[in-house]
Amino acid sequence: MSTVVEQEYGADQIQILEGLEAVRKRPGMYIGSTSLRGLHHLVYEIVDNSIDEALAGTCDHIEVTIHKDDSVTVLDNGRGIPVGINHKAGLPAVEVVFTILHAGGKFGGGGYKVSGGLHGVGASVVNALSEWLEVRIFHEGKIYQQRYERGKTMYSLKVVGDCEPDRHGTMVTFYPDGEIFEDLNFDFDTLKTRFREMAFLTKGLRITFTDERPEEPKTRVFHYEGGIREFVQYLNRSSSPLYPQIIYCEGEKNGVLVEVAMQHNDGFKENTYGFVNNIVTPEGGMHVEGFRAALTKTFNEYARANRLLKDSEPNLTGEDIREGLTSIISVKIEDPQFEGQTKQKLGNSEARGAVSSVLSECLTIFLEQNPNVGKATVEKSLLAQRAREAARKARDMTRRKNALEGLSLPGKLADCTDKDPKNCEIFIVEGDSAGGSAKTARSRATQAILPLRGKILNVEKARLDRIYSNAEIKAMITAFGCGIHEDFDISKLRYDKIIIMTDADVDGAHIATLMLTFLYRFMPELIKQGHVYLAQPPLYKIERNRKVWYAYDDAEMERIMQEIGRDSSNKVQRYKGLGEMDADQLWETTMDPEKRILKRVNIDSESESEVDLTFTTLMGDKVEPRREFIEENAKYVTNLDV
Ligand code: TTJ
Repeated sequence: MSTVVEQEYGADQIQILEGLEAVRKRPGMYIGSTSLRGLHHLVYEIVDNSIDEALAGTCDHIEVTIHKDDSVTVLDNGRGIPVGINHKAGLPAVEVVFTILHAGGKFGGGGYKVSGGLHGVGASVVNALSEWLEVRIFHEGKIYQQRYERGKTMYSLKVVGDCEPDRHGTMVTFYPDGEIFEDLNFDFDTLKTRFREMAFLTKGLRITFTDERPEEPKTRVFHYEGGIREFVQYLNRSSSPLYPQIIYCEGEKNGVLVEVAMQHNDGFKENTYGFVNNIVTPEGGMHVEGFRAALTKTFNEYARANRLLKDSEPNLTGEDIREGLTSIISVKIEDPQFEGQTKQKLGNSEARGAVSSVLSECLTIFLEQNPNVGKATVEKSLLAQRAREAARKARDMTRRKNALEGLSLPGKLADCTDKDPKNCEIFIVEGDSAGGSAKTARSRATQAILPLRGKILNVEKARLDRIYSNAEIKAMITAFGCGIHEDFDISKLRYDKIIIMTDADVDGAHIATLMLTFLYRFMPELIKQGHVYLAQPPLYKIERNRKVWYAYDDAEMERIMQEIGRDSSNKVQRYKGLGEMDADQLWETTMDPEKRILKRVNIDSESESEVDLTFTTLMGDKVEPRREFIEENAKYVTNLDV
């Protein structure tokens, strides 16, 4: 197996190069984009190969290191990529893996492979898009090595040294090509989050992640013996669980490996995350359908059998049962088919039956053995059922009212006169007094003002019936004009920009996040399509000889002081709230489209589940995680000078 032969470079090799040349010409076709996201993709592609080895049960440690020069090393303790000759290609198997397009996932055959899944374009794509890549294999006391530059083999696979006789594994170091990628600045947090997720999904696997770029290198170790059970615990960490247990089921059916973990919290949102071969499926699919069907059926059977639901009462709906439920559905399948607009929806119908049958069987037994879970869940579902009924009535009422009376705008709204939404913006202003100044200051033609009183309702902590009857929320919904949830219609949006204007302090930040939470949960498209902004009122006013400067943060204040010279005649005022500015100042510093700074709120779709988590974390009961969020809030917001 381990003989190394010199190869001749003939026609086969020329074909290989043409294949990899195609990858370099159209990188987007293989890794989605050449932005930071594509760059991260390279790392996932390589790590996925080691994860496959872990799934085969022959690797329990993966080390990922970002070096100072932005090269990345992935090291595992698996069996090692075979070094023997692959007869079809006439090359060592390892060289096939790195130089022949699409050889990656299929190689070796059989078993559940993450590298053959949604992203699985293989190691050769990473090789093609790297300025250089080196692979080392530890096998039977020897270290084998090969190097490639922009996909071209630099020398035949060779033995470069000895290792301990029982050592085995694969090590790959690559340096992404600066001619291809716009940005080589790997983001520690993005990679960290993905590695944590991978470790949760592969129980027992240890992933060590080191960033050597900072002065003080950073290392994180992810290792979860409980796998997705610990994932659910982690997701529920800042909410209050309804019962202490984590429901867990595992089984295999028709070639589909099924794992489900779940727990209710006392909140109202459903958090279901489906994974296929360790890849998240934001659009769900057959595995999630099977999960929902089994959950609804099993809980209803349990409720009837235990007289928690009377014969005269209707069944609990799935939606009611899933209120406040956090769940992970992870399936491993040999040949996953992805469908839907973004190819993120599992199409294999055998997955539906497999999840449904594994879960029904196991959940029935679990509920018999844990009656506290059954009872608490059914009681919560009954409350949800009643609230849903009340909410439906409240909504029908407002719908009917709108149909009869036409849209009547809220009394507190000072609307603009221009009727073309493209020209219009609405300021949502914290407090009646700041609202008053804003009404005086605004440009009436295009700027509308909606003052809101105090803290708006936290929609993460209230049921729908209360949300729909809340005055501030109703005012926003009618003012925007575009409806919510399934009634949402962006073409009816009455303003191009929705600008949240709050005090520049911790309370203001909290109110802004409550507002964003509402928008994110009820009209996410407004955020996704870039209609939502945060106004940036100044923190300081500096006055000298009747000249005035405004500073929007401490650094700017320092700069201004340096520029004009520190002088006792400088008058510095720290703004604590919008109310301290008069109408002219508010206009000049925060509202005038010519001078103001706006921050556009965006959601990075790559980390949408993380954003989701952020909102849940933020709005949960525990104080500590919320404070952290407010401090890091700026991450979800990009600067936009208008
Ligand atoms: C394949 O089947 C025979 C035994 O070895 C299996 C294998 O290839 N294992 C394997 C590959 N472990 N680790 C890898 C691997 C690791 C990295 C970092 C990169 C790549 C492309 C593969």
